[in-house]
Amino acid sequence: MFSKTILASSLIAAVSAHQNFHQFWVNDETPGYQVGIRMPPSNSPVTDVTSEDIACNVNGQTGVADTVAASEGDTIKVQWDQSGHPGPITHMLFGPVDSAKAATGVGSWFKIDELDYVDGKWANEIMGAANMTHEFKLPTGLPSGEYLLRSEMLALHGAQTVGGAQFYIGCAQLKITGTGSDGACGPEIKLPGAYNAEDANIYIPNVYNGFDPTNYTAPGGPVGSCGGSGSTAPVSSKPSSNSTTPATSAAAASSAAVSTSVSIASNVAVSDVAAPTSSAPVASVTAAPGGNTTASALPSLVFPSTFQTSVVAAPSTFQTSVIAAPTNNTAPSAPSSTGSVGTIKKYGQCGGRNYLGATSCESGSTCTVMNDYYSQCV
Ligand SMILES: *[C@@H]1O[C@H](CO)[C@@H](O)[C@H](O)[C@H]1NC(C)=O
Ligand SMILES: *[C@@H]1O[C@H](CO)[C@@H](O)[C@H](O)[C@H]1NC(C)=O
Ligand SMILES: *[C@@H]1O[C@H](CO)[C@@H](O)[C@H](O)[C@H]1NC(C)=O
Ligand SMILES: *[C@@H]1O[C@H](CO)[C@@H](O)[C@H](O)[C@H]1NC(C)=O
Ligand SMILES: *[C@@H]1O[C@H](CO)[C@@H](O)[C@H](O)[C@H]1NC(C)=O
Ligand SMILES: [Cu+2]
Repeated sequence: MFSKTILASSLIAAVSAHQNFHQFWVNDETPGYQVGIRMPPSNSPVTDVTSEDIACNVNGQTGVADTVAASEGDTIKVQWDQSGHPGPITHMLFGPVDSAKAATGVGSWFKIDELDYVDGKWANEIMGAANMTHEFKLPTGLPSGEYLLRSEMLALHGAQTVGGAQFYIGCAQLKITGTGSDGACGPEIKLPGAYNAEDANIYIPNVYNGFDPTNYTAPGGPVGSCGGSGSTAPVSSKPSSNSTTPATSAAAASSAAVSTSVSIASNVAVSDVAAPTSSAPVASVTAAPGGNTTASALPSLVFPSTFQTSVVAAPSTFQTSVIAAPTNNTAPSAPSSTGSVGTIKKYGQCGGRNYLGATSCESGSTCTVMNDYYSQCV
């Protein structure tokens, strides 16, 4: 029973754990941990798809110092923090623009990569088996120029309520050498704009009750291309390089004597980069041992069968609270108040089933129910 309790606890932790895109490689070379990536101030998700944060996350309109060199056709590997949240990963490009550092990312994007649900596993599980990495190739036919690369992991564990889907997003700055001409790539979509809270791949009322993820496709439309073999030329104009200069780029500009484009080879050693600041990885739900005797009795197709098993095997106190959550989304639980004191920072967890922590939010934020087992200070 002891180990089962641990399992139940760890899956709850996994449910409330968040993640960031923290590193990438171009043909197996990396500029370093968090280098070239616009890191958000926390590892919390964006849930308002109409917010400009849906483009490059909170503070994502502000450039970082390094823009990393790549060429069309190169293999990009991204690495994210550990994630037990079921859902797809997608990649998009914004550009070409004169300066990736100055680009806001608010505007036109085109999708270059997508991994959804394959052989019974969501992208986050597939990545979990690959040290939380995922690889894809930059399309050929890209016009030379600078770009933002947007990596998005969409978490669907709260998708049974409108606004419950969680978008984890990070944008990297690339300087790409390519052979295409402007306007070659598409189709383009707008962010914000292309996602709607009630889209069928964002709001999934039956996500815990009969939803079949087999043919699920992530938001943002199909993976595009850059001209080439017979594909129709995209009709939309190239992304605006307007970049109504981000608030902080005035400050950035004052130090802009330094070149903003760096090649990986000339970059700092990884060991010079600041240590990770995000929270330690939480055990993935896929770590639970097998045995799925009663898994079919549970409705969820979202979570791996190992997840279901550990829930079923859990002590009855956990069964009640954990199993009840997915099957009943009509009455989101109020933040639990079990006497813990303290104030939660904005974007922190402040409630949800089995949550035992403090429930008051720092001033300027309010504890808001995201779903039955997750309330957040927003
Ligand atoms: C997993 O990724 C981390 C961070 O990049 C790295 O330090 C570690 O060596 C990787 N582990 C394996 C087995 O590749
Ligand atoms: C998924 O797509 C395949 C191929 O189009 C189709 O045969 C199957 O019925 C679809 N499954 C669901 C659940 O829609
Ligand atoms: C770009 O800037 C022009 C001129 O300031 C403006 O009219 C246009 O609306 C802007 N476009 C976008 C997408 O912001
Ligand atoms: C799990 O369920 C599948 C499908 O019902 C079955 O084929 C498999 O043998 C089960 N595994 C265990 C360990 O019971
Ligand atoms: C959901 O929970 C609420 C409150 O506990 C209850 O009134 C309602 O009947 C439940 N609905 C279902 C479908 O179980
Ligand atoms: Cu999370």
